[in-house]
Amino acid sequence: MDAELDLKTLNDEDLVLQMHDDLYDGLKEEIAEGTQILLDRGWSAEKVLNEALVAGMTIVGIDFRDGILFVPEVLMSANAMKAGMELLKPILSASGVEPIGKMVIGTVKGDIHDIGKNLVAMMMEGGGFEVVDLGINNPVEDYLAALEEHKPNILGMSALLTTTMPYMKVVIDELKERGLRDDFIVLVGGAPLNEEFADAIGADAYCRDAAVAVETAKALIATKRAAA
Ligand code: B1M
Repeated sequence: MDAELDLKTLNDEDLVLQMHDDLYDGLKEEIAEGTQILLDRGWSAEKVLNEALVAGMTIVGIDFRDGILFVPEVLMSANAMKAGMELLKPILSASGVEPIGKMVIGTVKGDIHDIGKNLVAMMMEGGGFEVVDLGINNPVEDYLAALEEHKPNILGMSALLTTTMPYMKVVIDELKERGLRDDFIVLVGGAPLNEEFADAIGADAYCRDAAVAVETAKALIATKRAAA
C-alpha cells in the first residue's frame, strides 16, 4: 500500500524532481503545494518558475512530440502548471511603479496555447507595464479593435505552432495597409519563432522568453521616446 507522500519532507532537489513528475501527471493541487513550499523556503518566483514549472513542462513537451503523451494529458499538465503560476503571479507582476508603457498581447488566430503568453503578460506587469491581455485565438480584427481602444505603445503576439506563426504577418500587413504600423512597437514570441522570422514578417523584435520581452520592450520604448 502506498503511503501518501508529504512534499514538505523532501529536500529542494527531490521536491523539484517530484514536481516534474506531478506536472507530468497533471496533479494540480500537488503543483500548487510544491510551488508554495519552494516560495516559503525562500526561492525567488523566477527560480520556481524556471526550475520547477518550465523545466517540467519541457519534459511534457518532449513526450507530447514523441507521441507518448496526448492532448488530454497535456491539458492536465497545462492546468497544473497554471495552478503554480497563479501563486507566482502576484510576485511576478508586482512592480509598484507608474506604468512605463502599455502593451496589448494575444495569441494569434488558430492557436490556443496561452501559458507562455500569460507568463509574458505577468513579467511585463512586473517590469512596470500596463498589460491588456486579449487571450487566445485572435483574428486580426481583435488586435485592431484593441489597438484602437487601448492605444498601447506595444503590440505583442504569441504563436506556438508552425501553422499559426505566419498569421503574425497578416496582422502586421494589415497595420501597414492602414498606415498604423509605425504607431506601435511590434514584439513577437513563441517556441517555433526566431529572429529571422521576426525580421521577415516586419516585427520590431523576436523575444526568446518573457524576461527578454521585458528587456526588449524597455529598450525599444526608450529608443522611440529619445527619437521623438
Ligand atoms: Co501544443 N504543441 N498542441 N498543446 N504544446 C506544442 C507547441 C508542440 C511543440 C508539441 C510538440 O510536438 N513537441 C507542437 C507544435 C509543433 C509545431 O507546430 N511545430 C504542438 C502541437 C502539435 C499541438 C496540437 C496541434 C496537438 C494536436 O491537437 N494534435 C494542438 C494545437 C491546438 C491549437 O493551438 N490549435 C496542441 C494543443 C495543446 C494543448 C491544448 C494540449 C496544450 C496548451 C494548453 C495551454 O496553453 N493552455 C499544449 C501544450 C501545453 C504544448 C507544449 C507541451 C507546451 C507549451 C508551453 O506551455 N510551454 C508545447 C511543447 C513545447 O513548447 N515544448 C506544445 C511553456 C511556456 C512557458 O513556453 O509557450 O514557449 P512557451 O513561451 C515562452 C517563449 O516562447 C516566449 O516566452 C514564454 C515564456 O518564457 N513567448 C513569448 C511565448 N509567447 C510570447 C509572446 C511574446 C514574447 C515572448 O510577445 C511579445
